[in-house]
Amino acid sequence: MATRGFRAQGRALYQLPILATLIAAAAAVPAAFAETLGRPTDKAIGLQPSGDELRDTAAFFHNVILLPTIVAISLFVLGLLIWIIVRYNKKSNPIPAKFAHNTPLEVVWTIVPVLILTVIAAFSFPLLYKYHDIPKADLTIKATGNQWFWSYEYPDQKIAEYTSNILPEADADKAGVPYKLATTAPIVVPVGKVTKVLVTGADVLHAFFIPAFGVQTTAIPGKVNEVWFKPRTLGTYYGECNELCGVNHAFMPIEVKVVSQADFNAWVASKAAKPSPTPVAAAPASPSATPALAAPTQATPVPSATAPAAAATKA
Ligand SMILES: [Cu+2]
Repeated sequence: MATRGFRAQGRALYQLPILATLIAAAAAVPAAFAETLGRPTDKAIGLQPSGDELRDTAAFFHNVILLPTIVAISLFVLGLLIWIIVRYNKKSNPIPAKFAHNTPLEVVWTIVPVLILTVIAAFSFPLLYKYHDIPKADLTIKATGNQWFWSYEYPDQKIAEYTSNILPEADADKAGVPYKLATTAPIVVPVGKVTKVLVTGADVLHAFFIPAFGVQTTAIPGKVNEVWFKPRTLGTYYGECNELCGVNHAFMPIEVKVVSQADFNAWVASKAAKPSPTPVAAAPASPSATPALAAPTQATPVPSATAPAAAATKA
């Protein structure tokens, strides 16, 4: 009887290499795609390529600490389950043991999880501090989530709040940029500089999320949250609102252009050169163009967003 049990167990064990092959194949899949920095890649799995140090640390924590831990624990528990099912079912083990405790085993299964959690904590707390302990910022931007677009302001550069809408599909196709990620007016930041973003909401909850920089925070009316990033490569980085905020939630992308310091200065000068056309005029949708920070502007959700709404209906 026991032999039959062991044979079945052997069969179950025989399937483990198949499982291992599947896992290895899944891990290798991302390598098969030429992934582009700053944007999602079709059919790819895993995290987007990293664009800054904060994201490197977060990715290390995910890829090197969490994922192997999760996989090891899952495989271990799966192995236990298979072993118990095969070895100790009614046929293989007709007379079950009657004992109820095993002190050494109980000590082990208490201490091992504590050790695992300690290792995770040793890596997770520094990461948490890294996110919240913001270095001295070279540039501060205020980002406001609106239904359903973002508006940005550069207080130190005296750039008044301007509106960033989704780029309509036809325009995106013409420009060869990804629809639903490209915008009419990106955030522009200099490469290699610490950029701090003050994130708030004008109407409902939104979230400011840029995967390549590893940042995400909720945009809350009446409250300011902070994130920071320090991009190391020139390019365009896309993000999205990822807090369900209403019908056009999927149509309020975030676009960050990382440029050289000279190009950034030129951009600031060009923005300053034309004082108010975009900011005030283009913001009828957000009567809260004035500081949304002080007053939670509940009364603002005037059916808004001419451009996003139009773009959304087209979609
Ligand atoms: Cu949203």
